[in-house]
Amino acid sequence: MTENIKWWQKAVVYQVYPRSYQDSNNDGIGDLKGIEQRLDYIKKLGADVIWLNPIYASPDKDNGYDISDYEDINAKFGSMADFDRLLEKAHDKGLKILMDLVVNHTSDQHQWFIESRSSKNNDKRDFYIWRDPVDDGEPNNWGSFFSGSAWKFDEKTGQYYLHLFVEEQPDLNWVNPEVRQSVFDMMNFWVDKGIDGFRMDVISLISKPDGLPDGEVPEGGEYGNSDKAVANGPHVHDYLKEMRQKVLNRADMMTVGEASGVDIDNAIKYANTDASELNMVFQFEHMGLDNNPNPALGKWYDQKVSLIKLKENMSKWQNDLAGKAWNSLYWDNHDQPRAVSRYGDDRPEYRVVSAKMVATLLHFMQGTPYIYQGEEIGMTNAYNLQREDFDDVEIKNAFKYLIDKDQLTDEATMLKYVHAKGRDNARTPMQWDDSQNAGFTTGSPWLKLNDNYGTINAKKALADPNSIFYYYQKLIRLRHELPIITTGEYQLLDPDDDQVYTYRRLGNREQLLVINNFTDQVLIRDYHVPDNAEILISNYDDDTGTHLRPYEAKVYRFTK
Ligand code: ISL
Ligand code: CA
Repeated sequence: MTENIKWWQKAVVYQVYPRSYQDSNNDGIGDLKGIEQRLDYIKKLGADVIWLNPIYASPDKDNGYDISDYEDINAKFGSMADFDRLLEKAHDKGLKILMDLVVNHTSDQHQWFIESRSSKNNDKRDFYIWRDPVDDGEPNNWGSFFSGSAWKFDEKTGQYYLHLFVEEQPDLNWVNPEVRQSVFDMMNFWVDKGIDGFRMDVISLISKPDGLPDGEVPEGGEYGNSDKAVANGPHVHDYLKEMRQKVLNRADMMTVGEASGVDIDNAIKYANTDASELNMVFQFEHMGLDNNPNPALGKWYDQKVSLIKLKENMSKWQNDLAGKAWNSLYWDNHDQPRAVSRYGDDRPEYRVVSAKMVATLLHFMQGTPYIYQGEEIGMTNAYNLQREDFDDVEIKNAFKYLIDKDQLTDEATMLKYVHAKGRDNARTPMQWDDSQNAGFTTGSPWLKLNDNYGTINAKKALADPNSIFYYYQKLIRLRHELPIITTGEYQLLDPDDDQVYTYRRLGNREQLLVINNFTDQVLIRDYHVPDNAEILISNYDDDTGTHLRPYEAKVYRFTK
């Protein structure tokens, strides 16, 4: 395999959430010029690729995931000229740009939908999924992933349209070949600009199950569509093969499909090594391990994941995709809470050491790692935000439906859950320094900052050689330098140890032993490390052998 490594298999991706990265004109919203100002910071970290969350024209009902014009830039972020310059500047520095592609749905303000809803006979009617009422109600029992029904009744034409997300995000009808061709044409517009790839939003949802059947309603729930029921529909692989032919094969691009509801078998189809569909997918299984035991509450919960389950799941993905498909590696993104708060320990005495441990655990695995902005300085969940501060439609709807309407839990409990899991934890502005609004803006920020920016910020991290930032820099460098991190065989040790996550990577002549103490306890573990072993990286400055300190992480390298 070593001979055949593709550039994206050795690359590390850094995700930028434009609205929260850097505001260049002080209107309180991050923008493209702001990102341009920070390219050197990303370059210094050592990442190869920048994934930009959607920057297209959008009414922002779901922060840019509701696109009204795919070939225009959201004026809040700047202009197409700003984008072109950002792309050029990034390329000059050797950084690639991965664009978000949101084509399961558009905005209800997209021209296609405006036409589609105008009459039953409109040319674009069939661009979306319209159905007659059934028994005077919704066509089936599906719910929106953001609460409430997935169907919206349209008075004018007397039919319902499907929206798996908010009602301003109508789902496109991929069965229609004209829809597919329009999407491919739009993608080619971006390929022609020279972008380096696509991150494909909820791509596992574009093909709906034939006949749109009712799904099973979980106990205590109201709607019947877990992502397993609607994802990976009958034609999704055909559509992606067509996309590969008509768009993706035109350049040496990187593609990652966001694939909620995907299992190993399907992931192998999406990210197969015969290069007929995508390079890799974001799978969600490890993200669901700390869900609420009550399925009606879904992800809303505040208990930490069980290490045994996490090991079992991550090891399954490592082992079962090996040689057949390619993994993406991530702890967090704009939809997930902060990695150090969720998997590490964000109490001041443990934040730095545990953020490094969490990073070590992921960055020695096989796959392409993704770092979400702020993760590299150990930004934490935003416990200072209260119900009135949240911006995220998922959080707002959760309060509205789960508490106000269904009374599944009380407001104080829900707030705890949101502080543990809400998407705004990741979306508070990037913390650059300890000046007003953390150097993000001098205006009024679109979302409240995390109030810990005085102590957690990039300026401080850059001034401290022992910072999380430099640790990530080293992890990235090691991946670039040591092929074993890309190609070595993965082997989990001690699956039943619920405190330490240890695994090996085996190469032809050498091996790595990756040890991660997941607790704040001092533990003794003997892995029979040979005398010739050298420490490759560690989050403590000496090695105490079998004696593991709180959240200690270390990687030994030795010849077999
Ligand atoms: O965020 C989630 C749960 O809290 C996920 O279920 C998420 O909705 C799912 O991963 C899809 O996410 C993507 O599409 C959404 C958008 O809101 C997310 O930001 C995006 O990453 C709809 O476009
Ligand atoms: Ca701005």
